[in-house]
Amino acid sequence: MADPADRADPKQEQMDRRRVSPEGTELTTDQGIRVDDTDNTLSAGERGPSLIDDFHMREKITHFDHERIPERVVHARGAGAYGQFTLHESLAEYTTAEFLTDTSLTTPVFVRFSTVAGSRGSADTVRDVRGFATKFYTRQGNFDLVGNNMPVFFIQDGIKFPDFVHAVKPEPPNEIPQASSAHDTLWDFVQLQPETMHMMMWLMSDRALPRSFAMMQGFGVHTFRLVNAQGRGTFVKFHWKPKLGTHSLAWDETQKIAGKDPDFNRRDLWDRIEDGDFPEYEFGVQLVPEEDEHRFGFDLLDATKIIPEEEVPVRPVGTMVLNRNPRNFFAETEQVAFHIANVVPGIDFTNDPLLQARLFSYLDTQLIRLGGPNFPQIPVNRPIAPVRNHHRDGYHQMDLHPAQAAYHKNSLSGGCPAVGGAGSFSHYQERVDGNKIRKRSESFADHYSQATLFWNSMTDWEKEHIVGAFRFELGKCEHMHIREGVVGHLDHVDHDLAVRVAEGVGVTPPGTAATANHGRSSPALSQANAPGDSVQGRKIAFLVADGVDSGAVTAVGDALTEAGAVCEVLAAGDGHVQAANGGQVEVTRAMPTVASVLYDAVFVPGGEESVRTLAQDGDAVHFVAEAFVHCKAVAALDAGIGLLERAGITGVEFADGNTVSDSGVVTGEGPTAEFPAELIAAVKAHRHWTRAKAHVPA
Ligand code: HDE
Repeated sequence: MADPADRADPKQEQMDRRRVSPEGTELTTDQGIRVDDTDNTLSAGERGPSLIDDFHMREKITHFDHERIPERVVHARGAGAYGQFTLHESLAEYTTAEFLTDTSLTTPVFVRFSTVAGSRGSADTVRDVRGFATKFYTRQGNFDLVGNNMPVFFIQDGIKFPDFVHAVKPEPPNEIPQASSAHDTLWDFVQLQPETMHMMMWLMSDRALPRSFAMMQGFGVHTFRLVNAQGRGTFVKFHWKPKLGTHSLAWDETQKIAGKDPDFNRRDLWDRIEDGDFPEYEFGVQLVPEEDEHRFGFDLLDATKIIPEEEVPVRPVGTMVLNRNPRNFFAETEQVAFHIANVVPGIDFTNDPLLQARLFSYLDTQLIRLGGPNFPQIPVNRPIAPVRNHHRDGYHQMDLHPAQAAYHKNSLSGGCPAVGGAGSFSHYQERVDGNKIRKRSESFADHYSQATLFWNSMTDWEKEHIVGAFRFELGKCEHMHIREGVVGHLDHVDHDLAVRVAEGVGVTPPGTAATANHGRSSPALSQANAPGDSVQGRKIAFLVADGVDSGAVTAVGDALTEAGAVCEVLAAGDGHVQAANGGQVEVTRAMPTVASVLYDAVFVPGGEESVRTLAQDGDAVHFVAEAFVHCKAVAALDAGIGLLERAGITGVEFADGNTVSDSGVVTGEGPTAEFPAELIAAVKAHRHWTRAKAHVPA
């Protein structure tokens, strides 16, 4: 057989050999015995006791009893996809890793996105960090980039990880709250551990509420090291930037989605790939020569710090496209085993104490989760590079090793497998000398200035969301001293932030700033500066009833579909509605089965009768009003504008003379050429956040 690494998609070829299809087969036991009945247990007489002879029943129930494995202790809930990584610019000057130097190669990947705190069955849209873990199946072996959608972490030293996770997870007495950081133990940890402050700013920001895994950045977080052919090291930070821009949901919306569709983010990923709207990310690196290690005002080994992109630009070198869904969630997404120590020649570690602890944790966790040392043989984990060594036996050994010699050195297998040939991994040579000591380096001591940098870089609406998040979370804490402690730390980040949060949570606002704001900002940190330029995969709801203007439905629908959006026609019931011109309009979904929070925008076509009916339907009025409150594009043509008025969106004048109509509300007469273009522009903007304070009930 040809070397699988030479095939077009060697990983898929390898997986295909393990895929089992039921078509045209007969039901058998695990021993291959064909079964005559799987609905009735063998019993002594029709109404008698079951018989132990029934090996089929016993085997079936026993297997069922053992179906569950422990969920991940963190990142339990996830969704995965396969894809390809292509390199546009060689990094040969910095590394020997083939997939980062040979631009002719396409490297298969598997990515698993996840939330962190919730159990396997928790909702997708909770306020949380998102995992972004990528397994590159390179010809030199597997490289795992096990990152997050935020570039920093809560703690600096891995020995604190169990403490942190115990604090954020549901509280021990009653296992409440599920998948939420809004409780006393997390914030108690925070107020006693100020190194968390930078990450807490990210967690309280909209970054914790991604609209889609396809609209989320990814970060390797730690400083890693690239090593070139001469053995020279270069510090590196890894980045993923989504082609569709970085976008988030509204907080109120996330809570509603958690009930309406707890699988929102996983479904979005699945549907995009099935529809051919493949999520795409640019892969970039920030490179720092070793001699520049100490030129920053922070320590590169401190995972609570970013290197601002304005100081060291992110150099885009490759693209990843996710284009294939797994075919069995358990076999692939649940059993995939990432490990930060899976590196290939040319990539190495640094002495970041958080990274170092992870080097231990991931192998250890797979041993308990996947039940033994042979989990790398599970199809999704198998490298496409050949695996040859003297590891033997253990639970679930799948490979057959007929060789007499299972040791090195040997003379019986010709000395094979051989060690140390060209292209083998050789650890970076770093001189290390020091006393054994338990002490955090002084260079890790600044916990606030990058939290301030983040705050300073936010737009007004981003700041407002952050303040709202702190108020919500602290407002859920029962202990006043915890609220006060956090406000005290926030006063070191920014005085205005501390005062605004304090005012919402019953804490006396601090009088003067504990630390003066340094005034620096980094524009790359604001999502407002990562808009993307596409409506690819955006979901638009068309609200219709009998008497709708079908011409408008078709014209606007065609324009949006052409631009890449997904249009769904919603009516009170399934089937179709009668159009004003006598034709029919097919309904995609019945309105009571969905909700505005599952869409990016809403369009109300004209048709007097249709709009009259919708205006009397609470679901339709609520749909439009809620979309408006969540700052989405809201559009209407002709009589359809009446539904917007009914929902209080247009035509309402307040005592101060203001109206609530503003950007993102697109109205017009007749389906002119401009109308769809305006609607597309309004959807591209993602959300019209400045609208958030509008007084519309929803
Ligand atoms: Fe993890 N982490 N982690 N982590 N982590 C796990 O490994 C751990 C950290 C991350 O989709 C576990 O297989 C320690 C940082 C992701 O399968 C476990 C420390 C970052 C995933 C573990 C950290 C991450 C995990 C649980 C502090 C971002 C999901 C199950 C020293 C750079 C991977 C598992 C997937 C999973 C330990 C900190 C990302 C227990 C001890 C920092 C994306 O081994």
